[in-house]
Formats: sequence, structure tokens, C-alpha cells
Amino acid sequence: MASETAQGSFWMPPEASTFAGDVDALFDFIYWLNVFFFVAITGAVVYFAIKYRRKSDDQLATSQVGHNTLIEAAWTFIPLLIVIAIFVWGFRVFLNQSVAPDGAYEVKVTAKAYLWQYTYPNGAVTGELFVPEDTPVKLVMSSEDLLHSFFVPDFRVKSDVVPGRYTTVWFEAPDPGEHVVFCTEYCGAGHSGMMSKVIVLPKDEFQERLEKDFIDGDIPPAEMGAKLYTSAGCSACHSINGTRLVGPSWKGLFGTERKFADGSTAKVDENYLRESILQPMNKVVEGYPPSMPSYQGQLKDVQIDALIAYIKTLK
Ligand code: HEC
Ligand SMILES: [Cu+2]
Repeated sequence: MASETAQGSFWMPPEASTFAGDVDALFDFIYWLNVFFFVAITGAVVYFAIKYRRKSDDQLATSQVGHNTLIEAAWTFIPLLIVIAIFVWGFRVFLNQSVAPDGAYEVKVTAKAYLWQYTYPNGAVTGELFVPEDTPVKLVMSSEDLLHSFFVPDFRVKSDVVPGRYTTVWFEAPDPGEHVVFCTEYCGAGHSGMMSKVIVLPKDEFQERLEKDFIDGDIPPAEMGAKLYTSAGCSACHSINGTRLVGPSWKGLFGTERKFADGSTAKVDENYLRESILQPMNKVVEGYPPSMPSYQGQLKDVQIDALIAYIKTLK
């Protein structure tokens, strides 16, 4: 998935949520505090080592160590005040980040090996998270299989996603844009490919796409399929230009003969495509890992039809 935010950087990722700046300010404070004490302590060690070094062979070691109440009180209470300040500051940022504002827009996040799925209040399901700009968004997350972890570096948002219970995060993105989502809990062979995106849209465009693109079939099936290819998350693992990603490319797929891991073969037709989307483990393409997730119950029939129609156009 080639997105500019997916590229690593020496520096912190962009601050793309309202509280990202607070997190970074605290991080910077702790960082520079460490730099200060590192330089001060190392400097003192070097200075004393030189100043009090043994200057001649017949110089005897003597000790003048005694009490200095002022220095001892200072090195006890100043660090104590600093760590209390860090605690109070950190706790405030943490609370701000943990408690979503009332009336936040709620999206259900489902994690499963190896994809993310987002369900909106109107029933639409997507593989990339679309959110309106300037709006607090609360994510209610759970996993269908094992431990995953939802991480959006640009938002400074991270939380484990666990089967059998809900965890939540929230954020507000002030500007339209795209931000990478990673899974940060090693969850199996397809873990490193378990990526998706948060796409922040202007408010009215968000409303329009939510009602049209993600739900009904007013547009021609192949066109709807082309949109689902990215919005349902297929593009994370399937290319349309012949490039090999986690899964096989869709280019020229329709009508070819497929060989499977168990040695059997089949022709790629509508039924094969449908089965590959709903029961991918039945026929695993030779040379590929069995990491295609099942979309049973996630995609509506009209959406599966649209995807098939789209794959057919990729000659
Ligand atoms: C996490 C990666 C991943 C995602 C996401 C994913 N797939 Fe796959 N897909 C695979 C892999 C790996 C294979 C090959 C192994 C197999 O056949 O199960 C595959 C195989 C297929 C096949 C059979 C292809 C062939 O060459 O015979 C189809 C069709 C397919 N996927 C459709 C989809 C659709 C539609 C979506 C989105 C709704 C999707 N996939 C999302 C990984 C993925
Ligand atoms: Cu995962």
C-alpha cells in the first residue's frame, strides 16, 4: 500500500488529530529533560575525573566525604517534583485521550486475521475508515479471532483489540487527508500486511459517500466494484496491474485456469470468485499463503456481484 504516510521517517509522524500536539509536547519535555540530565551528569563525571585525578605517584588516597544536607535535600526533592509533574501532566493527556466527548460519531471496528472492517451507524461496511473532518469520532473495537492492536501513528492513537470484549479510542481530525492504520500486535503470518487507512473527508462529502458509495447499488456494478476494491480493503493484498502483493493480482484473472495448493485446478468464473471471497480456505491458490480473510456476512450480495463485475473488466 503506497501512501506517503506509510513511509518511515526519523522524525515524529505529522500531528493529525486534535490531541497529537499534547502527546508530542509531553514526549518532548521528557526527551529534553533526559538530554539535560545526561549532559549534566556525564559532564560532572568527566569534570570530577579530571579535577580529582591522581597527580603524582606518591599521592595517597584520602577521603573527605561528609554530609551536605542542602545538596542531599535538593537531589531528593527536585527529582520528586519533576516526576510528580510528569505524572499529573501525563495523566491529564491520558484522560483526555481515553474519554470520548459526548455525542461523538461512533464507528464499530472489527479486527480479524488479517484485516480491519468498519461498520457505520447506517449499516455500511468498509475496509478503510472514512470519517468526517472536525468531528469527534469514537471507535468501538473488538476482534473476531485473536489479539490485534489498532494504531494510527498520525493521530497518536493506539489500543489493543481483543476478542470477547470492547475497547474504545477516539480522535478528532481537523483536516481532510489519509492516515495509515497498522496492527501492532503480532497476530500471525499476515500481520505485517494488516494495514488500512483512515480517510478524513470534508463533512458533506463524507455524508454523501456514506449514503451512496458504501451502501446502495445506484451506480453500475463494475464502477461500484472499483470503489469497493479500495474501500473494502482488497487493495491491501491484491493489485490490478499484475504486481504480486500478499495475494495474486486481479489483472487478467478472469477466465484463466487456477492451480491450488492441494494440486487440484479450476477455471476462474463467477462461482469461483464468489467462493474465493466467502470461503477462501476451500481453494488456496498455489504459491500464496492462506491469509485471505472470509468476507462472509461482511459484504452484501450486491457488493460481491459488483466486485466480480469489476474483476472481469481487468483484462
Ligand atoms: C489480507 C490480505 C487479503 C485481503 C485483504 C483480500 N485478499 Fe483476496 N486473497 C488473498 C490471498 C493471500 C489469496 C491467495 C490465497 C487464496 O486463494 O486463498 C487471495 C485470493 C483471492 C481470490 C482468488 C484469486 C485467484 O487468483 O485465484 C479472490 C477472487 C480474492 N482473493 C478476492 C478478494 C476480494 C474481493 C477482497 C476484498 C473484498 C480480498 N480478496 C481481500 C489475500 C487477501
Ligand atoms: Cu493483527
